[in-house]
Amino acid sequence: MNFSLEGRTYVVMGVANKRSIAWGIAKSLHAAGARLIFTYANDRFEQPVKDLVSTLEGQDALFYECDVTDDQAVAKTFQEMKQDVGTIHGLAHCIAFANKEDLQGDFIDTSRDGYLLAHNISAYSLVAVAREAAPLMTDGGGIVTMTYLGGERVVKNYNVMGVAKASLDASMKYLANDLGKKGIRVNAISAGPIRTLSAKGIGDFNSVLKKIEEEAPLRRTVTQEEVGDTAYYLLSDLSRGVTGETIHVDSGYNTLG
Ligand code: NDP
Ligand code: KAL
Repeated sequence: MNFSLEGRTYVVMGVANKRSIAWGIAKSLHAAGARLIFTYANDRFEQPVKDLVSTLEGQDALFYECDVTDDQAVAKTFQEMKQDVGTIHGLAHCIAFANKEDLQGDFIDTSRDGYLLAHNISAYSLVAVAREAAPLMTDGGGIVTMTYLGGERVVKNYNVMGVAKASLDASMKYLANDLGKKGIRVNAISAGPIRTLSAKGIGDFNSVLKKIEEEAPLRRTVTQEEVGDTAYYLLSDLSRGVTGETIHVDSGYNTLG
């Protein structure tokens, strides 16, 4: 079996900058020979993403603006994609957001609006995107999303985002069941903490990293490249029997009691 992604097209959603997990995934897919399509939340990010992608040698990428809170924008993005490329073979969903005030203190103080916003952007978006992307995946393929341990257990400060990740994790499994009959697999990667723009300014992030270095089985944190290579596995035929699964790329931290 050939595990090259030559001749295949993958959509990467959620590159903000070179530290983004989505960028780690883009680099791994590019190295395997894939053609890439990038989406960003608004045109403020268009040029930075294009500048970054220009560093990928020989990559003939396409770019679309797509705010995942807007159903019409999501539908339009995939309609345009259908016209531009026809078939896609997979998608990486690397999108999450919660209001900063909801990522500290007690979860019980989360407002209704803050709760709904976090779930809208971080969990429902996977459903909306999968529904629009599936018709373009005429050869079958893979969808991968990014989750975190805070959806399985209580993690200090993660709060409403943990509840949104639990919803994302369950959505991933229901989508895997819906789309399996079309030969589309849906999986998640639960990454250990990586210093990205989202993590910036979050209280205690340094102490979270330190705890991983001291306690995780591998005694180190993980890199965006390690997450990228696992996404390559999940989006390629290497993982052809795997769906509805979450792979922890976290130095083994989740196994600790
Ligand atoms: P980044 O800040 O690099 O990426 C977050 C992305 O979310 C940004 O590209 C942002 O787009 C996008 N986004 C936010 N709101 C919207 C929206 N309305 N429409 C479209 N896109 C939107 O952070 P990470 O790479 O860390 O995060 C990627 C994923 O990985 C997230 O799901 C996160 O929860 C998950 N994760 C991260 C971990 C970490 O330690 N960093 C650990 C485990 C999981 P834009 O820049 O265009 O606004
Ligand atoms: C326990 C951990 C410590 C951090 C706590 C909460 C982290 C939540 C992640 C969430 C995605 C962060 C935000 O939504 C930040 C947002 O309020 C402000 N930032 C922005 O608007 C920037 C500019 C844009 C690009 O960010 C987004 N998201 O659009 C969790 C750690 C250990 C692991 C992490 C960081 C997990 C994760 O899910 O990211």
